[in-house]
Amino acid sequence: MSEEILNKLKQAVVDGEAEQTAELARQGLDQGLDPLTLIDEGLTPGMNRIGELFSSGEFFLPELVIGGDAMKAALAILEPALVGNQEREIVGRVVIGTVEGDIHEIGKTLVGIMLTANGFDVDDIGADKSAAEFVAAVKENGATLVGASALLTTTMAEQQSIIEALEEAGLRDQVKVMIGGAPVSQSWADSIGADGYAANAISAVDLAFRLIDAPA
Ligand code: HCB
Repeated sequence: MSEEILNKLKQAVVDGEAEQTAELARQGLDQGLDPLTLIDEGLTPGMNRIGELFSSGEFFLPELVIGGDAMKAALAILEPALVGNQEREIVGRVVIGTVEGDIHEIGKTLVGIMLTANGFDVDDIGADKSAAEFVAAVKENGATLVGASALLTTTMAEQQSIIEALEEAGLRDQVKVMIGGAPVSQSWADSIGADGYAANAISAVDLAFRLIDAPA
């Protein structure tokens, strides 16, 4: 039963059927499925499949757009179930965003939702944000952790720009930087002096707790 709904979710994302994707997410919750399972084993494989079809020339930009919209529609249904009632103490303040020149927003949004669900105060500054905008947001809310997302090989270098901008602003000692996104890796994180790399939202939460030295 759960496998059936997960396969249908994946297919609905690939087909770019936003309403159907949202409805299937709702059905999954009604059936008692964990929202994380619906994301990891339904929605995300759908997005990855779209990426493959784009690479092989079978899909074009419009399919990327409507697939992204379908995933966002389902996330809107799943978010309340992930976040629940937030009555715990704030464990840390995070600024998260996608780097300049890059409009992919779904991954960082999901990481932000998961951090919120785990007690972090999250300032999601959005996509296509410059290093200066990251620094301004850190100053504004006193964040001690930055999450920088990059989905394009052409925008990965902006993650390094954020680290350099934090250094220039004299904030690097107080702020940890974790990076993520499809083309990013641990070795890239090491090479630019980031404090950590996370491959998905769950490992981002683990990493965030380790970086700010708080008990999970
Ligand atoms: Co886009 N796109 N795209 N795209 N896109 C990718 C990323 C390609 C890999 C597709 C491909 O070729 N196979 C490719 C990049 C190739 C490369 O550079 N190596 C690509 C391209 C080329 C482009 C355009 C250049 C296409 C064009 O215009 N010709 C263009 C770029 C525009 C721009 O940014 N300037 C473009 C545009 C788009 C959209 C806007 C149509 C759409 C995004 C819609 C939106 O966000 N609202 C889109 C989409 C949907 C994709 C794919 C299909 C899915 C991305 C996604 O949302 N994945 C993607 C293929 C793929 O990634 N497999 C394709 C789902 C999320 C949940 O995963 O990896 O983003 P995630 O995030 C994870 C993980 O990385 C980690 O946790 C998240 C949650 O688990 N993580 C972090 C992410 N950020 C983190 C930060 C942290 O601190 C910690 C962890």
